[in-house]
Amino acid sequence: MRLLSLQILVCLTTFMHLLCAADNDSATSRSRIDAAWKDRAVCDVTTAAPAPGTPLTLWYRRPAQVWEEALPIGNGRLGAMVFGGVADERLQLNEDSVWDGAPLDPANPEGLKALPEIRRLLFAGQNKQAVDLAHKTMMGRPQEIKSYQSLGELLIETQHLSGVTAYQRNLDIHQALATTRYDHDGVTFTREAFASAADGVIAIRFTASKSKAITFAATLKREQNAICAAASDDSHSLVLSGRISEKGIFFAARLSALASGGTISRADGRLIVTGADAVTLYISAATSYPGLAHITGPVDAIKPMDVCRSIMNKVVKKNYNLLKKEHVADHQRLFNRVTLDLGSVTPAIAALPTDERIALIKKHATADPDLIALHFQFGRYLLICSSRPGGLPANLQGLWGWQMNLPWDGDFHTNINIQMNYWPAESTNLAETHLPFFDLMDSLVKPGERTAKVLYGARGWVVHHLTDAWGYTAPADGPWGIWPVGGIWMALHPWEHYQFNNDKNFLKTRGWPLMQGAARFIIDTLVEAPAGTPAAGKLVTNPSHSPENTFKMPNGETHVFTYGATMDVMMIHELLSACIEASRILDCDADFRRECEKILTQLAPVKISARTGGIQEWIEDYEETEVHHRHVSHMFGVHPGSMITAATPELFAAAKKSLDRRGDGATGWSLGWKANLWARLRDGDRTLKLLTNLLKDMTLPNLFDTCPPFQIDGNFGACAGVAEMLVQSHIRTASGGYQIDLLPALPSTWPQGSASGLRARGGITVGVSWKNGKLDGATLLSSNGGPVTVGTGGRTVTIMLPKGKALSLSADLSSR
Ligand code: FUC
Repeated sequence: MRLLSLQILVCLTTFMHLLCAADNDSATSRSRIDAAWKDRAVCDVTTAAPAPGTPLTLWYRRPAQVWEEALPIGNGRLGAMVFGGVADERLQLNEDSVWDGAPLDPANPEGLKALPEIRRLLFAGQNKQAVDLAHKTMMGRPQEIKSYQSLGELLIETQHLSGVTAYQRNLDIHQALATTRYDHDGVTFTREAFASAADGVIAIRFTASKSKAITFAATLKREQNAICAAASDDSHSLVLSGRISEKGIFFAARLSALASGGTISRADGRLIVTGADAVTLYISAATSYPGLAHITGPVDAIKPMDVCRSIMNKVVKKNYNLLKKEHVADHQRLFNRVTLDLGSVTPAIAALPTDERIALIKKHATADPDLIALHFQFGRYLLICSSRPGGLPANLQGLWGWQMNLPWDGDFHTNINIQMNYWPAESTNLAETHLPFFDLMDSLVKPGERTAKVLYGARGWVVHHLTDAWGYTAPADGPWGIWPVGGIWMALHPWEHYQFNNDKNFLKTRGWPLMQGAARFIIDTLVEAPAGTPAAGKLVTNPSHSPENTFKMPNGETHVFTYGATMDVMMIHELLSACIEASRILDCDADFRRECEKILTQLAPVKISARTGGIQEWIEDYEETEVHHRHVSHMFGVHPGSMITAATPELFAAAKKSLDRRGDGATGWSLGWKANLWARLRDGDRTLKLLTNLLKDMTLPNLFDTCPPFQIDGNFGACAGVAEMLVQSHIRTASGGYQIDLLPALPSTWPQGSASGLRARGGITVGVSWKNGKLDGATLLSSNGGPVTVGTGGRTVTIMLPKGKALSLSADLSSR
């Protein structure tokens, strides 16, 4: 009987193999592959298992049908989307350095010659001629980057085609474990999967309630440029290997099986497990990518197959339970730093699977607070899984993507997206996840200095609106790619890391060089607006735009290209102010500090529009073509910047008008940004409305944000937004410290709740609880000790914090 089953299995696998081989011929065949791999099992969903009983869990009553329903696991470097299939399980795999492309020298020297004329044309209002000339002379050569790519897939086939009951799949984000469980023929089958950072592998454990019940076939596959073969040194292993392109990186993944009882054999490029009591599959992966510190090209000396083997050799000797225990402990070391309780929901809602809870929001247009708390913690989970020290930073899709050409190449977009990825890093107590972003910045300095020199004749480093794993810094995509301020925004991140952690050594060795280099570039490229322009005599950027938004000119033309867009002014203001402060803290570069101080006095001002009463988006009061445009760049000074606060009441009021005018719709990341903005504008109900819209309209069944398509920034933006609702620390006190505002934007529908472990600038960890919509108590733990100003509900007090010892405050902010 078993033999017959296995024969059927082998036939099926061959059939699948053929299907996929045929698909490999077509680059556009992915949806057909998706269809081919659809789970063949018939699950009786009416018997689905009840809610898992652990609150920090996403769970579902049926296997994922498409990638956007699968559940992400990741160790920062190696990730998978777990489908939870029954007859056909699928784990789509990613490794963070599987990048197509190579280092380039794309800066166009023609640009420097044309720059004075481009600037003159823009000042003269001849935008069309300016954009034509810029397009001809300034774009990178080539003006595109190559994509981040899927590593491949682990495909598992069982004989459980029908009669499947009590099915459930879930992702426990507290333990970082994805579990699939079902009954078949009286036996309960369980699979749990996780990506261990401690051991560098993905582990999948198969167990069953009856001995000798586990039989399946497993293989590795990739859509292009790879072969899967039996490992020559181990009869229980397969190796997928290939090269991205002729001169691209080499990559490899190794699959090894360990079984208790039963047999493991290999046939037809598959591992076949028969009649086992329990099985563990491990996957290791590696590439010849050199690492961000040396992006000179693929490193021939790195042999990915050897790296995979050596990782695996260590792992297979380890006890599975110990490996799992260490993984959970490692994850919880980061994850458990923050708790959040926004209030409970009815047992009926609590008993619903995650996709049905999302659907409920659509029905009632209100979000259950517990789902918002889950979404917040899921954002933290995703950051832990996609950005660990030593790896690449979270890209547009974090770590996860199934295509060979991902949407927007799965790149690092610098005109909002990668920065948004790191908004929750500090405030939600995951400061070490921020480090890969600084590594990326470091990798951009050398190529960025070259682009700055060749294209602008400037010192310092520049990056335009996107970059990749290979140090691309030139304008790409089209004229809107001529946005030379990506580095300005990015360089504010190491400053933020310092502000939250008070690590002077970090500021000196890593932060300051990045900040100063970015500031140098912008100082060298600012130009004086000529007489006759609204900013005559002031310093402005030129060329410039307000990311991706277009405006109408008096002559009827529509343009994206201008000079001195408000966002530039705001970002430069923030960076130069940060440089002034950092150079004082470090007691260095006094001349440079004075230069920054002087430039600040000459910078064009942020204006209020006579037309709308809002913040003017451009230096001239142009009308935007798209009133509800997704980018809200002229709000930068509110968030992530801090130049507009209640202490600047006119700009604060104008910012509210601008944001109101932009509306409450748009892409996922845009809703995430607007949530942070409304929190900074201290409107809790409006913030919640934006979060609700994000969950209702721009959230996929697996809680991934959608732009559309899937883009991870909205997850991170929303996560940071919730933290901003509860604790803010961007307002400076007269003595130069940071004011900690507790519950600055609490919505009226969250009467009661608590949070712990949130971080505030100045190296302070904050816990807060509230009742009847008001502060009930708080705890502040300062790493340095010293005076701090704390505020809530319009009251502020200054208190002395002991060093390293938590201080509790009562509802009236008195010390307990
Ligand atoms: C920016 C946005 C798009 C998208 C892309 C990756 O250009 O305007 O909506 O998010 O990045």
